[in-house]
Amino acid sequence: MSELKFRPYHQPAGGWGALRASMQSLRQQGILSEGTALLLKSNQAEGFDCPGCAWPDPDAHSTFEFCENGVKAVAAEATSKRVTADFFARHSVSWLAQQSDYDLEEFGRLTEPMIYDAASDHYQPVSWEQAFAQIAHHLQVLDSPHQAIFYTSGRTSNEAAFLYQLFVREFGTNNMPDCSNMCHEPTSLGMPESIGIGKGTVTLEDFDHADTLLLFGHNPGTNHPRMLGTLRDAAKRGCRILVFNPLRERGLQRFVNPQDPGEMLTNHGTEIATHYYQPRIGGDYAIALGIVRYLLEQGSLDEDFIDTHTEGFTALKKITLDTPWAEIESESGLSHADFMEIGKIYDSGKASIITWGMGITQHKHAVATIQMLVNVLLLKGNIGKPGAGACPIRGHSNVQGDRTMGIWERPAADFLDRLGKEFGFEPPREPGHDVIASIAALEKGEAKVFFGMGGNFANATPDTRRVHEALRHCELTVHVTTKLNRSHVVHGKNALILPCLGRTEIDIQNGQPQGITVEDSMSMVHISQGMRAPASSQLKSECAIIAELAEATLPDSKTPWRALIEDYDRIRDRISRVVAGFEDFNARVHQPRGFHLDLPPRSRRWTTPSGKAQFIAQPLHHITEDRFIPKSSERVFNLMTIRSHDQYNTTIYGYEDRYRGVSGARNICFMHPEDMAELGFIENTLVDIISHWTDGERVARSFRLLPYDIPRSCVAGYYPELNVLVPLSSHADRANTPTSKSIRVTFHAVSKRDV
Ligand SMILES: Nc1nc2c(c(=O)[nH]1)N[C@H]1C(S)=C(S)[C@@H](COP(=O)(O)OP(=O)(O)OC[C@H]3O[C@@H](n4cnc5c(=O)[nH]c(N)nc54)[C@H](O)[C@@H]3O)O[C@H]1N2
Ligand SMILES: Nc1nc2c(c(=O)[nH]1)N[C@H]1C(S)=C(S)[C@@H](COP(=O)(O)OP(=O)(O)OC[C@H]3O[C@@H](n4cnc5c(=O)[nH]c(N)nc54)[C@H](O)[C@@H]3O)O[C@H]1N2
Ligand SMILES: [Mo]
Repeated sequence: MSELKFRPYHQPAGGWGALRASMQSLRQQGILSEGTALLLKSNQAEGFDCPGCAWPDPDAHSTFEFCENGVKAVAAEATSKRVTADFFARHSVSWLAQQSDYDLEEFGRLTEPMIYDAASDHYQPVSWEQAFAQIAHHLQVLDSPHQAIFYTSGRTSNEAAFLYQLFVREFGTNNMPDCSNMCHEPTSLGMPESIGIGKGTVTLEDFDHADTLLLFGHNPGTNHPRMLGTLRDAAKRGCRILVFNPLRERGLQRFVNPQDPGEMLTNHGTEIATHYYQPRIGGDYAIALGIVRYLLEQGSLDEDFIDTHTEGFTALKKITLDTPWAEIESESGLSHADFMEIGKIYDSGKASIITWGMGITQHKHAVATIQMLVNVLLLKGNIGKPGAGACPIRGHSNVQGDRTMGIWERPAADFLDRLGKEFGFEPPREPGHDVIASIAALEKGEAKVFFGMGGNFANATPDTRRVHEALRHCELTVHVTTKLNRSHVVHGKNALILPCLGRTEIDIQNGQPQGITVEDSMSMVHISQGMRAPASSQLKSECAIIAELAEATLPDSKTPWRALIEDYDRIRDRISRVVAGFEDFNARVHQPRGFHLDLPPRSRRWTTPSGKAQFIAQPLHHITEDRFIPKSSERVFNLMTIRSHDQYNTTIYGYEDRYRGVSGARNICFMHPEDMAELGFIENTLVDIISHWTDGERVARSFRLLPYDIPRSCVAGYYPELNVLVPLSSHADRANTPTSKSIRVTFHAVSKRDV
């Protein structure tokens, strides 16, 4: 890490900066020439699915879609650096634990299974057979299968996810927390109540037909850069693009497509947002309610649609008209004039799409907010027609597919019925633990084994200190992984690291290369074929790891585990009989580009209990009243934890948050210049950040304040460094998603004497 530098960035997103950063990342991983060839295979019909984001691939598949952060994700996996047994012999786990997240990632790809040796405090090589026997032993001696936790991160393929949930359920529990719990769980919970399904209703093509886009709380320039191409095309057509974000994110303002020579030459690019609103953090429920109020007062509703397809209109109308504009404005942080402008634009649109990301889901009232956004769509009949619909922007490249395959702590009864019938066992029916409940169970000692299928549980979760403490008490922690991360050095009494193939690598089973499948953010299911030689000959695929572990753990299982992994078509055949919508899976997925899952709302079929779409609303004051406000004599701020441009969740690629002008360090916090002045702070003031919650205070030490264009009383800093401040018990109502975008904090300047 070098010194912190802060210089506002005035260039467009993309362009030369993106090209330079991509080349730099290939060079850093020692794969400059190979990497370029490899990238041409990413997101192509014949290639592999980019392990970056879940944004769909365009149908016109001859063009290579350039994306800087996709390059970083591929380069990270394809790196020439290796972590060998010799590396672990040289470095103790205590030493590793002192290294930064960036360093752990940079050591390179893991090459063979390792087991923790407490006597020497080193990881040592272990054979795959012994590794599986160890895990099987720890699982078999548990008093109950519910004492084990099986976490999943969202890169796991459909095939691996399906085998994994089968193994876990044959073992006897639904304790399957996943990264979704911390991500789009409020979407998965709120949308089915409104329209019957928990997924987006649009396809990529709809973006070509929309005349109005409302973008809430996500940052495409960094987190789904290929979306910028879609937004650029929309902007060029004259589509109105309204952005709602407390920060003025570069990628939402102007974009230069690095593949457009003309744009690169002038470096001017395309304006993305036609209207940019900077609400208060957490002000989105009020924004959506304000749009509803405008429509009720001055708009033209789609009355046919409302009559034929919906229920709950009268209640929505009453709740909305009972809420004074003044309340809506102060809660949202937008002015009356803003609402008149937004309302007029939305009302005049013929086809509108609403998108949302973590700025909406990681709040206490996330479910209610999503349902109010759906109300906005329903009032104008903006679901089930071309160019219109709801578009939650998913995170991990297969997080949506994992849930479809049954990675869920609360599986539907009919799914369990089919699973049990297909594999001849009685699946457990009681709901399992989500992420928050898993942490509680680990803390109480009720859970003793933690198994992670990818991801970085120790750093992705809230309340870092408590989570680390809980993980250290485990009898056993196991991680299936490609690279080293914090979760491997914050380990249980016994610990194993199982290295697996990445998505870019060729997976040979029974002498034949195998493809896996994924489902993107818009419900397209397609095949992904690895192209590179594996990082080490000792790696196993995730499917093989699960099958062999299942054989070791479940001697009485009727499932032919070994036969299933000899040919992944066999896994897909099983999926086609268990998972609704996957009939004829093999035939359909081998078509170029795969297939689109049926989404009933696209044809205005509502799979809600009454068969109608539901307007769901609650008064604004319900949402504001129960917000925790600490009794502090100091100024209290609302903190959101966000991603820099140079990270993939807990994986830190570097220290360049280019579009926000920050480089060299990550321990920063953005604050409005007038708030800084009021508190007597200047740029670079070193502060401790203290979060306040009903159970006490938490502290993040030594952060630098930077003046930034952010609403008053709102502040922002990076995840995962600030996760220490997120209280375990502060989470979205019903969905339990940690409130990573809404933490009550105060600031203490660290005096020179303290440093
Ligand atoms: N390169 C890269 N790509 C990624 C990831 C990554 O870390 N790096 N992560 C992947 C994953 S798992 C996910 S879930 C997605 C995440 O993608 P995003 O949803 O873009 O995630 P965040 O960076 O957390 O950004 C949230 C955005 O919401 C805004 N925001 C915060 N609070 C509020 C609010 O109250 N209201 C509104 N309107 N806006 C708000 C912030 O200013 C920020 O611009 O990206 C995926 N893709
Ligand atoms: N404060 C705060 N906390 C947050 C968030 C936030 O915005 N703010 N965002 C939340 C969100 S949206 C999410 S999705 C979670 C993310 O939580 P996770 O999914 O648990 O975290 P990641 O950092 O994506 O996991 C990265 C690790 O996955 C492993 N990995 C990479 N590729 C593969 C592979 O192909 N196979 C296997 N088996 N392993 C692989 C590597 O070891 C890598 O270190 O974090 C959540 N936590
Ligand atoms: Mo996510």
